[in-house]
Amino acid sequence: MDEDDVSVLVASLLRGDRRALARLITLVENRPRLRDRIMSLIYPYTGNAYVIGITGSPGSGKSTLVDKLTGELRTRGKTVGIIAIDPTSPFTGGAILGDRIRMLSKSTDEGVFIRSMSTRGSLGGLSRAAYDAIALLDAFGKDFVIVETVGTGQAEVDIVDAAYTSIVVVTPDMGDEIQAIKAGILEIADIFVVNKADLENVEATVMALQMMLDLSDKGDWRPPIIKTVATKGVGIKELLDAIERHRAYICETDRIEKMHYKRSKVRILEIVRSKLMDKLIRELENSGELDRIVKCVVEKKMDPYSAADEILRKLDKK
Ligand SMILES: Nc1nc2c(ncn2[C@@H]2O[C@H](COP(=O)(O)OP(=O)(O)OP(=O)(O)O)[C@@H](O)[C@H]2O)c(=O)[nH]1
Ligand SMILES: [Mg+2]
Repeated sequence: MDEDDVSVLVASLLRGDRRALARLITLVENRPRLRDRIMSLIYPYTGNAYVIGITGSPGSGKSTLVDKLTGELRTRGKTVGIIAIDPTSPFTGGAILGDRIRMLSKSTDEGVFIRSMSTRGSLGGLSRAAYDAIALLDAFGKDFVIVETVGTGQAEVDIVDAAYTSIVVVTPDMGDEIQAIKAGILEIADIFVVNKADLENVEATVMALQMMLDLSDKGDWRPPIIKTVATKGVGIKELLDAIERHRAYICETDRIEKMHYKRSKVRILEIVRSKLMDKLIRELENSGELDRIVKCVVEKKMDPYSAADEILRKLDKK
């Protein structure tokens, strides 16, 4: 696989070849050098897909919602790309991934492309490969890209950096958990979904959210609260209508341009940071410098902070 092969693959992707899309996602995940080339080739073709983020506790019904939402989007004539971010731990990895894919009944529809990705290897948050996969689906021509992340930590917050509309899913059986996570989720939710509305305590859950919203200052967009029974497809139209309303809201003024500016900046700096780190670490390893400093720390001649400072001083000299 070299740069010429990559150009051929990208040309196939732009013609709508699903296999090329799948291969390119794998390449951006695993082959940093080819990734840079791929991303520069496809970048001119991005910017059309509307990215929706869905996050929430494990088992809250995110995948079922994504599945039904996709069905509704297809009914409205839209094509959809789906990325399920898997917070892979070495212990549970494969099993979870399997479950998440199985949930999706749309996998045989040509207008839908589904991909699972792990967050493995990223320092918290969405992995860079997830952003790149969004861009690939965008260039491929998907009208919507839906990103599912499980809300267990940083990834649920970082989804806002990729999505235009972020949906937070809660369930009536969460109880006090809503209180516990409220600080984090209030910030990121553009829309709340109370899924499993067939269970008890739905109204209490809605009220708890309403109260949280009353106390917060979300500017001029108050996140709507949509009740759904994902398994039965109840509330899905209302959810998509709410998404379209939010989309109209952010596109109404220059909000979306500001979002693009802020995100591009974050993305560039993130890439610089990781390339710089790779370069620095490679140099330190090759020169034996890292080994020397580590040994000093092990032998208690230096503490880890001073060791890090010594490394950074080398950067200053450049
Ligand atoms: N009663 C009820 N069960 C639901 C509803 N929506 C989903 N479920 C069930 O909840 C379970 C988890 O659903 P998923 O869609 O896999 O949830 P998830 O949030 O994607 O789960 P993870 O990706 O593992 O975090 C499944 O058994 C679903 O059938 C609902 O509206 N009501
Ligand atoms: Mg899921």
